[in-house]
Amino acid sequence: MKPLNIAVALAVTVLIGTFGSSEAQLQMNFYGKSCPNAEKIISDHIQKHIHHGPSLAAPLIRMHFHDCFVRGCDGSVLINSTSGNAEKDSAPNLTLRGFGFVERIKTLLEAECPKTVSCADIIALTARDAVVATGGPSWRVPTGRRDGRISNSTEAFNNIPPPTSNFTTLQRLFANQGLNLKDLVLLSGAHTIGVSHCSSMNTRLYNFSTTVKQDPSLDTEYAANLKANKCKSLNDNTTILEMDPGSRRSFDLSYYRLVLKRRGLFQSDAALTTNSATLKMINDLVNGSEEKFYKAFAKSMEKMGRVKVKTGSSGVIRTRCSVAGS
Ligand code: HEM
Ligand SMILES: *[C@@H]1O[C@H](CO)[C@@H](O)[C@H](O)[C@H]1NC(C)=O
Ligand SMILES: *[C@@H]1O[C@H](CO)[C@@H](O)[C@H](O)[C@H]1NC(C)=O
Ligand SMILES: *[C@@H]1O[C@H](CO)[C@@H](O)[C@H](O)[C@H]1NC(C)=O
Ligand SMILES: *[C@@H]1O[C@H](CO)[C@@H](O)[C@H](O)[C@H]1NC(C)=O
Ligand SMILES: *[C@@H]1O[C@H](CO)[C@@H](O)[C@H](O)[C@H]1NC(C)=O
Ligand SMILES: *[C@@H]1O[C@H](CO)[C@@H](O)[C@H](O)[C@H]1NC(C)=O
Ligand SMILES: CC(=O)N[C@H]1CO[C@H](CO)[C@@H](O)[C@@H]1O
Repeated sequence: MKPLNIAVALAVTVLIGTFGSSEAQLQMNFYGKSCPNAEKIISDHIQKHIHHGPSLAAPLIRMHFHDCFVRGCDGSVLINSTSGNAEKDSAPNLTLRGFGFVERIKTLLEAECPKTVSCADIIALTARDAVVATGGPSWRVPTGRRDGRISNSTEAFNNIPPPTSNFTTLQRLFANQGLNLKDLVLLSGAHTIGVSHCSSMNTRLYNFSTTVKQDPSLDTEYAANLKANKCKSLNDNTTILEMDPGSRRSFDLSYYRLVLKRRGLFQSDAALTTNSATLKMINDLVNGSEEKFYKAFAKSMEKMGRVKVKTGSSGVIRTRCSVAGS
């Protein structure tokens, strides 16, 4: 090829590349023309209801995480199973909450602009707005995600890290989503709000391994306290406990302080201190300011919100978030 032809070929490639990818990208205020009130309807609904349920922020941000880790952020976590095999039916999802809240927002949006706003975007926006409404950090939520129609409990089981995860497992499952160790440490910081069931950590207290009953990486005083006052037996699957006791409503650095004190609730929390790189990140976070944490957290949240998204002509816009074929 002559130099001129090469230049033209390059320019064409760049142009195609630019247009091709701009079509496939999320963008801020994607519904600005097609449903200008969409984002306001969501934030108004949250403002109106958050004082009834200030604890909604935790399940909603967790739902966004579970959605993104299975087939990308495509709203598939919301789909009701028809034969007991949806993501909802997978062990990690048994403790998800907030499905009804998201579906009600979808109903409001369908009334305003039918078949326009995806369930995936509703989850992403709702998670952010609920955290903000409770005084936590904010992050950018570019929109334009489209919905999936497949929800598979095995895939949820394989992709969502269990609370028993060691460092290697966490690193692998986050890397599968294009998320690095920094994202792992920052996003785990969401455990500064919300609650857990005893069933998610009971084995650390009563049946850790064939050789020790109690997880040696858990602070012994804390373990004794949990056994006496919260999770009184291995079979207790119903008692609820704070992951960040005394501070579960405030989005602060106390989760990281607890982890350093060996009082993180899950093995996955403790695992973050078993690698020198992530341990250093935690020390830096704790030594830094809440403002710094919020900034870094915001970056990782935005990144998580882009995981394997369906845009442009892939995926669909469901009319009911819980019904795959709607
Ligand atoms: C790093 C791997 C992670 C593991 C192993 C993990 C595991 C868990 C478990 C077992 C629970 C308690 C469920 C229950 O028993 O009710 C929980 C709760 C929670 N998780 Fe995670 N999680 C991880 C990462 C994340 C991420 C990335 C986020 C969000 C960005 C998140 C947000 C939450 C929130 C807010 C709660 C409280 C939910 C509520 O109050 O209903 N987690 N997590
Ligand atoms: C989906 O399941 C939830 C509870 O599991 C139920 O409340 C809701 O009505 C179901 N949605 C549909 C459309 O059947
Ligand atoms: C769910 O996903 C698993 C693992 O990828 C696959 O083996 C299985 O066939 C899927 N189930 C359905 C009903 O598609
Ligand atoms: C981490 O856990 C996985 C899965 O349980 C296991 O296969 C692996 O050997 C563990 N790695 C380490 C370093 O303990
Ligand atoms: C304790 O854990 C072991 C596996 O480590 C399991 O075989 C055993 O059934 C568990 N015991 C109880 C009481 O659940
Ligand atoms: C509690 O949950 C464990 C698994 O998480 C299960 O094996 C056990 O049967 C449950 N116990 C009760 C009383 O439901
Ligand atoms: C950060 O804080 C930890 C304790 O959390 C302390 O051991 C360490 O020296 C501090 N590091 C820096 C660089 O300030
Ligand atoms: C919130 C939710 O949908 N939970 C479901 C999880 O899966 C179990 C077992 O299939 C259902 O009984 C729950 O309703």
